[in-house]
Amino acid sequence: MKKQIVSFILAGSMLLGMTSCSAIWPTEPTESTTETEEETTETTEDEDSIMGFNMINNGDFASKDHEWHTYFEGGDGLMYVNDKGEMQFDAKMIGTKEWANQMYYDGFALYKNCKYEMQFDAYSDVERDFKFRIQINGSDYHGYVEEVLHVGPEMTHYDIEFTMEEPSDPAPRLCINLGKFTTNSGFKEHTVCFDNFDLRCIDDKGYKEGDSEDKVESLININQVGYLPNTVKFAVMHGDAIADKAKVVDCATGEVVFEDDMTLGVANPSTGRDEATFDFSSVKQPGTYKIVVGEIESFEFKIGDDVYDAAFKESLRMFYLQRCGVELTADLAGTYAHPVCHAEKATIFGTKDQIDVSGGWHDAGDYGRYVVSGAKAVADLLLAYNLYPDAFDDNLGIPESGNGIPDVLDEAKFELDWLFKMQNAEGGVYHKVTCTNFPGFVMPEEETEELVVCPVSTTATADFAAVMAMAATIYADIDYNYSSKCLDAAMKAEAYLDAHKSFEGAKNPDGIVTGEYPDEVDTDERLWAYAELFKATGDLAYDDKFSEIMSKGNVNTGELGWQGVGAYAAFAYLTADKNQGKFRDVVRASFINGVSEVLSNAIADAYSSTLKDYPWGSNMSIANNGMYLIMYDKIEGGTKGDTVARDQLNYLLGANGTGYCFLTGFGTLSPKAPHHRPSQAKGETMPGMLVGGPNQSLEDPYAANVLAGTAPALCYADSDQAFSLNEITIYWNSPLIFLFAYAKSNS
Ligand code: 9MR
Ligand code: ZN
Repeated sequence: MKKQIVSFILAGSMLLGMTSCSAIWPTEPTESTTETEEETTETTEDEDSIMGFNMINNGDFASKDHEWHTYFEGGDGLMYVNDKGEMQFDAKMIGTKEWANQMYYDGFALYKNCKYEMQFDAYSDVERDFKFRIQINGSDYHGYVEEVLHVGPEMTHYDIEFTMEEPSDPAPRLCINLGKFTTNSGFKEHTVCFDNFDLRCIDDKGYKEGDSEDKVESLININQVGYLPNTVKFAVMHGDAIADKAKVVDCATGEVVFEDDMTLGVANPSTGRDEATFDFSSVKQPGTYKIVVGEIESFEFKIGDDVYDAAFKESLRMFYLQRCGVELTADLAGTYAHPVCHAEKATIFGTKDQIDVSGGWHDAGDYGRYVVSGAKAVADLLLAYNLYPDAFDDNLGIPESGNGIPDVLDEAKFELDWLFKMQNAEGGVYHKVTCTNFPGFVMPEEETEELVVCPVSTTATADFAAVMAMAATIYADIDYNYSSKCLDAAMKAEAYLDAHKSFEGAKNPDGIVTGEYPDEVDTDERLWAYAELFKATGDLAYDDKFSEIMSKGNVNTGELGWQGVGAYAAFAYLTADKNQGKFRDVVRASFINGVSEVLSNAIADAYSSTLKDYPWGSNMSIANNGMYLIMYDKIEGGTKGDTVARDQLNYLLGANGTGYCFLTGFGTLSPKAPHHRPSQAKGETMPGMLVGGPNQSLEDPYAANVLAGTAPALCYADSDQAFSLNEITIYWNSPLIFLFAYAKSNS
């Protein structure tokens, strides 16, 4: 086949909004490829150079084991390496957007002010336009370079040069868009074949000059928000900050208020480095301080009775700002004000039926509303209020403030009101309501695709029963009718569970790609439902059902997650008024057992982290463990869990391996680019949100690109692209609320 050559030189990066043609000069076919290759081979000697190699692995598809993926949004097709060693795309449907059919490749970096050359070959069995694009893989997905190209039956060689003018991107995405182009007429099934992808840097001057941004390296890590006067306080040092002694310096006067030895450095497998600790618990005088070791200083922090007040308040207001289905007014929501969103009726999956499921909180950085995660969040708020009512007031700055009811209960009611709508006539509870796909980085009212209600799951139904039973007790003194309504709904859900003994749902139906909140067992959820109903009613029939599950064993009573809820079940059972639970001793023993493990993990870690592994949302696991220890002290009396529980709060607020205070808007070094659509859409990070934190499984392309080989507890990056590290959720904030409420009531 004869080759046709098409080449472009792009004078700069193609910013969104710029008309692409203005900066393109199609050139005559040239032999520039060979010249480039000669040039680049010369530079491979230079170790600092990023030139001289193809950044696309297996670009010639010599191996069928390729690293390309497809994304479909209304289109459909099949991508595979064919017998000729080409990447073949068989288009089955064309969709309505250019990216309806997309082939993409991740795993390379673009550096500011460097020049690149992209080459590849393609042919097709039809004449059609398609798009080559290298884009930011997140936020607004704008292209750094993009070009509409034409392909036909003749093999064509494409050669595109461009300069990266934007800040370096360690994880961009190379896309070939094969969806709908207005320039293509009609659609029939067709095939496009690609080969010899070659992307290389041809001028790395910008890379060598380096990034102008200064990296802050924090060698002495502390809670950047602060410490209550009478609590245990320690800093963790690594690298050059490990020395014999450290000092506490009063920032106002410059005086050394305390000086002592630090421990010897000890290897920490979670961070892969030596770490020493420095205890300064004896410093109790309110003020602003820093820890100093020679020339090295920590971030500043406060000691005082009110250090958590603002952070506590903003973390709770976050729930208000996540409200769906209502207008958020500027007087209360400021930058994040928005008109009513997601208020239209939603279609029940697989039917034409439409129901009103408006309300509730947006789950996270996306706008989905999911029952199991919502139930965890409500449970934490209700438990926090139940155990520490004095920590809450009626003055939070939400629409219900001043109504005589603590705002935390008004806020929880907002979610409960939505949960009612998710229950069907039979008592079953739908798993979630979302659109079929995640939206772009827009405000919620701009997500206007059809809302779909996903099938009932037994996990959602049981969690619903549990939190409704919990609410029945908590709202009994405030609103008797509401409390009865909660109890009725809980009992109805429980009746559904009785009639549906086997596990149901908790899987995304075909075509729905939003959050799944999957599960494989529902015994812990059922256990929770029976425990809360037993606690709320004292009815021994629920104890029988609870005991039936317990007698089969195998329930983990140490988890406070959206998936494992056994610790909620155990706590409800052990705090039930009647004190007559048949399995009381067994549950108690198992609860205590879980606590021993959590405490021994903390002892082994310099930061007192209770984790050995760092999963997606590890900050929730940290907060949950703190909460679990506090629940333990409630059950057992005493303060065995107190210090480590507070250490978990210190960890979240900066005393961790990354040196980040993981709560947005607080501390000196805190996330600036959370994966949170309102923050991205407004270009301003909403305060009071706890990000997911380190995730050693590197479950998004950014994390995979940037953090490969990083120690587990350091697998974190402050990028909105890194959705497996830097998203926020209601159920990561909720255990934090519990910890703040505890700290406030026990200062
Ligand atoms: O928090 C969830 C985490 O534990 C899971 O590993 C992950 C993948 O299933 O999903 C997380 O939940 C996301 C949800 O699916 C959709 N909304 C955003 C949530 C936080 O990232
Ligand atoms: Zn909404």
